[in-house]
Amino acid sequence: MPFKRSEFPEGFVFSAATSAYQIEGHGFGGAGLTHWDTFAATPGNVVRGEHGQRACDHYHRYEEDLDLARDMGLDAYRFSTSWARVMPEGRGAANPEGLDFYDRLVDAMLARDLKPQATLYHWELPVALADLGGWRNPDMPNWFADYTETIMGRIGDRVFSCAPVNEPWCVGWLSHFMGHHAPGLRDIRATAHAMHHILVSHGRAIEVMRGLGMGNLGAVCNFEFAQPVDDSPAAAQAARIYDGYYNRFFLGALYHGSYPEDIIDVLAPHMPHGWQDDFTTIQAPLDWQGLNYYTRKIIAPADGPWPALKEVDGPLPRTQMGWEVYPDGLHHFLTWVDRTYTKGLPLYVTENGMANADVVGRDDAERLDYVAQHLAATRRAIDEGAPVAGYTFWSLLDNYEWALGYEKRFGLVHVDFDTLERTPKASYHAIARALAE
Ligand code: IFM
Repeated sequence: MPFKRSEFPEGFVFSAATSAYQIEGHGFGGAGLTHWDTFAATPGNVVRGEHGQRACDHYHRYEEDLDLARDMGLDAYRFSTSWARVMPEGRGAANPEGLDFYDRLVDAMLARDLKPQATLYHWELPVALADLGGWRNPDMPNWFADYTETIMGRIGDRVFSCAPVNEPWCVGWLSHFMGHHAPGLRDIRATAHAMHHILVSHGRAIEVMRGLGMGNLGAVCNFEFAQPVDDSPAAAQAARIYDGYYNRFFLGALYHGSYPEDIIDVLAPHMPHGWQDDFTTIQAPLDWQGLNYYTRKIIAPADGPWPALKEVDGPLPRTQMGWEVYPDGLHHFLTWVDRTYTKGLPLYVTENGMANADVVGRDDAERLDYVAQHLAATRRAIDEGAPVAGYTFWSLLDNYEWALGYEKRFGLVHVDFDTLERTPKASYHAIARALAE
């Protein structure tokens, strides 16, 4: 058994996550084109040019998928709504089929005693908005607020919790500075604009949802532990910068009303006009903070312009993603976030899991070990006083791993992408037994 439910506090929420574009199938139900469709259609961006037009066909198979979540003994299910499905043009008319789908989906969760944990944006930006500059456009917070009102006006009365944006670092930095995700930009000014507009959009969405009478609203950020490659001051400085734009930037804005000095000193000339006046919006009060955690990175100084650093290989066992398994990082973030930023606010591990080259029938021992180690790290943090209220497995199903296509398998349930057959893995069964104990 990888863990025991009874080792966690009363009411601790065990959940599994997916996201709209990664599983639903955007070719169905009147969803608009997204910037992931155009990114994938451009050679060199996505392995084998794979896209999410069919994905796991969850749009048609959601009942079966939610049965799997219920039968595993989960308390909740973390899902996202697709902006492009709800508003195919990003603005203006809503797609009635899209609204009906999320209505059915939430009711289907409730019918199975699964708490619906919603996210408003998990990366599938409608192309009509991408054409207008996407997250670089200062009107994004207004458009995001309208989208929030439209979808939460329909399902907000029944969701257990909601966070506006999944992993602002990925939406901002990974997509606009590193160019690994749509829209595939590598530009410091685009990055600064996007990171700020994401945060303002987050705040506007929280305001809209409060206005609708919703509660249990939070933010979901991702974290990576930055380990200096050696004891040199230069390595320490490089790791500090990595930690700054990855881990401290978004929390600084949300909880301290400022960006970390070491990062904003560099980004300031590239920030949108009047950015200093937006922190009241960004700091709309939250009810919980979500942490997505997978790995650490070993950071070394490098030549070249800021941030003048590079990732180097570390010695620990790795997942199919090439990511080192480092559970101490999760313990670090749960205690550090509580101490430094959120100070008693409930924390949720909103994503954690590993990719493995699974085939049906394999024993899946690596995934179970990964889960056991990270749940033990979570428990240690709780024992030391971190107010951790839940843990979410990424992911319920094998799915579309963005630029890496369908090859990286994070699911507790195997999906055959030819037949779409679902087969629970050994980890699914072991976790189900642990949750039932
Ligand atoms: O698949 C992604 C997910 O969309 C966001 N968090 C990390 C996961 C694994 O890379």
